[in-house]
Amino acid sequence: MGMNVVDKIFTEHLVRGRLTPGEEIALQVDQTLTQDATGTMAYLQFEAMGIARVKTKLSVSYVDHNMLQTGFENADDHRYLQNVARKVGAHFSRPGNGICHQVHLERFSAPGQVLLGSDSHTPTCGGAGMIAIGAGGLDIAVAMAGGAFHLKCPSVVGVRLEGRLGGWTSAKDVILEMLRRLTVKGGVGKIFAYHGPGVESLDVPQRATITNMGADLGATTSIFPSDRRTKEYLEAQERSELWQEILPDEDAVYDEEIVIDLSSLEPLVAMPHSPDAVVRLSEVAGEKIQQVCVGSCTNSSYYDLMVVAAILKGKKAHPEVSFAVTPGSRQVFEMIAASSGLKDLISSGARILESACGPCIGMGQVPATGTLSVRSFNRNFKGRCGSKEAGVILASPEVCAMAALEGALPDITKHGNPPEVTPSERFIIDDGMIIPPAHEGEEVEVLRGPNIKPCPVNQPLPDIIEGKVLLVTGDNITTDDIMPAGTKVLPLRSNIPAISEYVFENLDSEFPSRARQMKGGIIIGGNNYGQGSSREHAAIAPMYLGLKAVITKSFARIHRSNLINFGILPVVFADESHYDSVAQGVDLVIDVFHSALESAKGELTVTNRTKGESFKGIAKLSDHELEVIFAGGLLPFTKKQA
Ligand code: MIC
Ligand code: SF4
Repeated sequence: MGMNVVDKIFTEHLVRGRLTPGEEIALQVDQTLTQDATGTMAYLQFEAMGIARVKTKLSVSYVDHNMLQTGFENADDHRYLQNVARKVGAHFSRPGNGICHQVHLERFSAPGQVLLGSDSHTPTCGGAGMIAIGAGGLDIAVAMAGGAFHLKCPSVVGVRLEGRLGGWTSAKDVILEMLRRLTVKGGVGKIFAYHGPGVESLDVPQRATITNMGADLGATTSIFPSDRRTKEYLEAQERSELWQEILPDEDAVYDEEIVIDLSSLEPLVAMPHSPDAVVRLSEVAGEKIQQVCVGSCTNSSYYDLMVVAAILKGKKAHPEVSFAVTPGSRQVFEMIAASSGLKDLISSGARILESACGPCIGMGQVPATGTLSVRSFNRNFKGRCGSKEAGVILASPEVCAMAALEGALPDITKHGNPPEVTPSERFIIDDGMIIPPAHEGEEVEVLRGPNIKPCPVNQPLPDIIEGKVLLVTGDNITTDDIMPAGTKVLPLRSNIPAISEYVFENLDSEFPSRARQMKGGIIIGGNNYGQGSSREHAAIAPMYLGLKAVITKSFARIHRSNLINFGILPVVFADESHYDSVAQGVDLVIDVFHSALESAKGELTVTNRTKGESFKGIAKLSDHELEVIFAGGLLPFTKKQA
């Protein structure tokens, strides 16, 4: 039976289990990446494991999220991350060097290898033929310590690309089309493997736009073959020695198949407040907008910025539009500066921001009340931009540029043909902002500011969980809802006691005080609970407030793992109709006798003491997950193993 590219890379990295969808497997990890907002916890946890040096082929620590230094906290974190990376054998990408995914793609991606990153958009490097998976910080710490990564073997969906993009369509429209068809939960438990005749027409940065935003389908990851175009990209990055050809066999088999004809696509946009609220641009053209942001790990390659510059060349952004540009990396920034692109952007009135996540995570550029912002980004959850009173629309860089000119969602027929922009054949190579690790045995002092507090640890799972229902949520609750980001909260990522005061702030600001008053309890959720970001703070901070279990209709993959990693039991309703019978404030008892959890069905009895009735819950945990949760979480488990 022919193998697809996922089979090929998985087979080489499999250290436990069989490659049967749904079965638990463990993969050896070659590379890790962390970013500052999740990285401080990951490195604190790595230190707590008592291992002196990282055991991966390569680990890189980036600073790109927490870049506003409105207080001492972020600067303290950056200093800690720089020292600790040097000490334990990781590379450190300095603030200003760019967004982790963009820089990793440029400077470290290696076809055929496995990358694990503490950021949900780690799949970006799937554009260069890697298996690149987002996970919680603690999973990364374990991988740095040489541990394998455990996951449920995903099914592989073959996405056959036919034809080629034309007119004003771009790679962004391919992934928006996927979101339109499959929704934000359509990828749970799946890997999207792109193949077919259309693949060749896309270069690596275009492929990376698609694999990046595959995260927003809830997918485990997405991957393109490593072919001639991958070789071309690595040559342009002067790293061709890392290239190896990885193509699907002619008769490769997939668990499911999807076909996209690239030539039939047209420009699409995702309307507020979900990446899957996708409509044709032509249906909404003319809608007034007040802000445009170009950048993010999805769309800030050299080509993306040059095409925006070319559209705006010699013109000014609409007087009612605030127009911001964040180059994805210093390499891209230097490249547009070396050409006329930067000048054209500046003359158009663009506000040029540093190479970082910036507005994408509410770090500045919060839109005005009641307005719409068009962004080349990947997430538009309500409140994520820093205001619940504004809406974010996701679009390609080309559509963003035209929107900046029109002050409205553009009518592309007014703009003639797209400009001719030649993608770069050679990039400016300068790794001077990436600090290599110290030699083994070299003394490195690790400084910790007062905002850096140790990561709290949970107790082993008891036989009975008792508690009040602290909150009942609807479907598609994001980790941004659970643990918001933005300028006020992000600086507290290294301080769990302080950040826990903001749990569910946008949904229910009373949550922290109620949880404390009730001495913890249980949360009830709908479908796809915990989608979005990989931030394990969405598990640690509620744990710190006493959260013991979450009962939902279904979970998003990374958040479910993060809950287990911190000893919180994820349960799903055996019969979803019971969701309606559990109200906030009722008293629940969950029998979690280890024998029940260990049984094949993982069926538990949940008693609603207030109503005097009971229902069944399912906690189907793999053997590894059971060991972890019985130990009180992955940190105590790993320590016990060591
Ligand atoms: C995001 O896009 O939501 C983030 C911010 O990059 C997160 C990581 C974080 O919360 O620190 C992610 O995608 O995992
Ligand atoms: Fe940064 Fe936004 Fe990408 Fe997350 S999605 S890594 S916040 S640019």
